[in-house]
Amino acid sequence: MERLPKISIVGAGQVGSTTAHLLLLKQLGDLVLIDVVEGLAKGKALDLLQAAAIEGLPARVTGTTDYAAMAGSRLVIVTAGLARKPGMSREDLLAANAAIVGPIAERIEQAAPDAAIIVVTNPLDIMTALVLKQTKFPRHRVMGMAGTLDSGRLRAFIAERLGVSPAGVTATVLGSHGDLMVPVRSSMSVNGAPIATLLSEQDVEQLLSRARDGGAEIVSLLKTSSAYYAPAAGIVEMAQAILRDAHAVLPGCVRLDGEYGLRDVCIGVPVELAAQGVARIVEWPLTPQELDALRRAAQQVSEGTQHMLSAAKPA
Ligand code: A3D
Repeated sequence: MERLPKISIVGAGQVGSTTAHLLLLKQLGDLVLIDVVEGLAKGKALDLLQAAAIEGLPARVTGTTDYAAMAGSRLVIVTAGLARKPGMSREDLLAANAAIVGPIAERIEQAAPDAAIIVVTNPLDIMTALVLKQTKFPRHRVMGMAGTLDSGRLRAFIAERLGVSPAGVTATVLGSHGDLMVPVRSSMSVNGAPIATLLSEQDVEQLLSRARDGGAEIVSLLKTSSAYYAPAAGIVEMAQAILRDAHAVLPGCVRLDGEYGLRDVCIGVPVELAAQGVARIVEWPLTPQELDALRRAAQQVSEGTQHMLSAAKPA
């Protein structure tokens, strides 16, 4: 059986295991699932192996609690962590997930020093900064996934509203994952027609606001968990571009070193993804309003990151 690139997924919960299933169906890699809960990753791996057999697909899937199993990974996807629970503040979630993701980053650095990493755990932009810091990897190998999800949500709502295929909708979301997402309105179009020629300002605002709250809308319906099909699709869109050396330009959270006039902050911008990870940060000609929104998002992420890093420092 042909060996595929090794992909490790840390956190075999809803998002991690759904991502594994999609990667397997697309035959993108040999998979290793790792979870801190005894038996969970192993059970999911067995289930996936059997699903592959029914699909008639060759598959190598293993599950374990042992981080050493990441050795030799081309790509590591970090989905370990808590989702926000009722009564939990953003600060509580940040502290809890930093305590989970920080040590995982150190294990990746030891076990898979040549891997590219896609971070998914929330709060996304700050967790990406944490993984970058703890692994000491070059910035082109550490990226966060949120923009592909937020852009997909927006495209879905626009397509539904206009009764067209989402394949014909161009809409990209940059910035931070959450309240400070930055939709690039100047380039939103449907089958080549600018969005402003198809929808009123008010309609566009409504769709943007629904995309911004897309995660919360799903949580309010599911009650006990959050979204995972679309997040997994967003992860796999990035993973595929890397593993197939596609040079595709997608939104991804990366550390900026002067691009867009921003420095030392991890934030969503257009990135060209290829075998090495981020081949290039693409500087789109944003409008002054879009640039301003990106800078405001970066400011908030930067403050959150500083807060986390100073809280993590020994007294
Ligand atoms: P869930 O189904 O609870 O899975 C999380 C898994 O992480 C569980 O199986 C845990 O046992 C496991 N875990 C916890 N600590 C460790 C550890 N130290 N090592 C290994 N595994 C561990 O959650 P989920 O899959 O729904 O979400 C996972 C994370 O992704 C959360 O932080 C979500 O907020 C985040 N998320 C982000 C997006 C973005 O777009 C950025 C979208 C969806 C989910």
